[in-house]
Amino acid sequence: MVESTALEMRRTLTGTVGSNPTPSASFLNEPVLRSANAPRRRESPRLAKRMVMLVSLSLASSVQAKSLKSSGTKEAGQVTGGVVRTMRKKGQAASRHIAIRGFAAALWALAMSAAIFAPAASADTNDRLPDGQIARASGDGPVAAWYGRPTRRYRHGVLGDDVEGGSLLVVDSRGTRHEIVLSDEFVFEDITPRIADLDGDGSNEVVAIRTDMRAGAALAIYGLRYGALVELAATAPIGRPNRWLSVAAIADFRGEGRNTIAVVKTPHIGGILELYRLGDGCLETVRGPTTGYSTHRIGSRELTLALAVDLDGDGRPELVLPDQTLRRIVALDLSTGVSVRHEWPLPEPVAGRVVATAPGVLRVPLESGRHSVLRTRGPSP
Ligand SMILES: [Ca+2]
Ligand SMILES: [Ca+2]
Repeated sequence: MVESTALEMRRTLTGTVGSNPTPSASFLNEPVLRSANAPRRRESPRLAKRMVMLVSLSLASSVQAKSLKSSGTKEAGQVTGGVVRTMRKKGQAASRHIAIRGFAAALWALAMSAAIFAPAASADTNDRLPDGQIARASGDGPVAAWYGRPTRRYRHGVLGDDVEGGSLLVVDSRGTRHEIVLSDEFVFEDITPRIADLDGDGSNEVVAIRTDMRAGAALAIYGLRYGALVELAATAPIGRPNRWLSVAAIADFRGEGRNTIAVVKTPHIGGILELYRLGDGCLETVRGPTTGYSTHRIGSRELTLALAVDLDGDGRPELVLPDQTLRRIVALDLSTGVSVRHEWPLPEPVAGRVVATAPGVLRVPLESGRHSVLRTRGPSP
């Protein structure tokens, strides 16, 4: 543990990233050793801070444990931090959940120290992921979110480099800063988080891609409970290392007045599309799985090529995204199933995010630097 911590300390990248969204070559190639007298980022909280954390976790975990329900139709909810932990059987992707309530849950969280995450007091925007942006939103709950504590401990490297987030930082509508720090077995394999109200209560949630280095990526939802930033729900990880998922788009795809999350798992190999809704302590699959789609090119910092847009003016957005070949764009209606409303062949692979330029008109960047203009009626490209 000491060795792994020391290794992580050596791997932890320092350096000021400021507002430059593009990491410099020197930053990527020259990890900096922290000097002996430099501040340590992973210092253990002092006793008083631990007591505050204890009380907060106790309150939050008590409420969440009561709200947790198990259902065979629901994706494996993973509320960590002592409330519910996903326990993976050795050699299997299957998981089971243990609910630990109230005060005992908080004790468990503290005993595990940095098991999955732990609130931390010191972090600022200068510690953010070098190519990450700060997501911003209006309303209550989280209004700004970004990834911090960049780390190279996970060498998958499909998002432009192998520098991933070690923590999630959030500022809420009252101006309070929160941070969730992952343990050494996890990273945020993501660049910029997303903020949206997923359950329609007027308070925002944060949508993140959190990867278990032994079991691959998962969709994870964070929100405020009793003033503390906690994980509200997560899918089970894909099941093996070096397997990523993409958040294609977040929109009210079902026309029910509440946002859902379109996800493409393993977008480079198979592309499994699923639509999730935030339920009571879990993420529910409401559409899919259906295969053959893609939202990402390996090595690209463009996290999603997809777009949610109402192409036919019926008030419900369609999901527009490439198929696995990247040479075809489809518009899917997800309101009652997964049905193709439009499809367009491309003369060459798509190279960037689809953009709506007018009602029923899409612009698609291509590999050669040209673009295709797609229309729901009239001439195609
Ligand atoms: Ca909400
Ligand atoms: Ca529509």
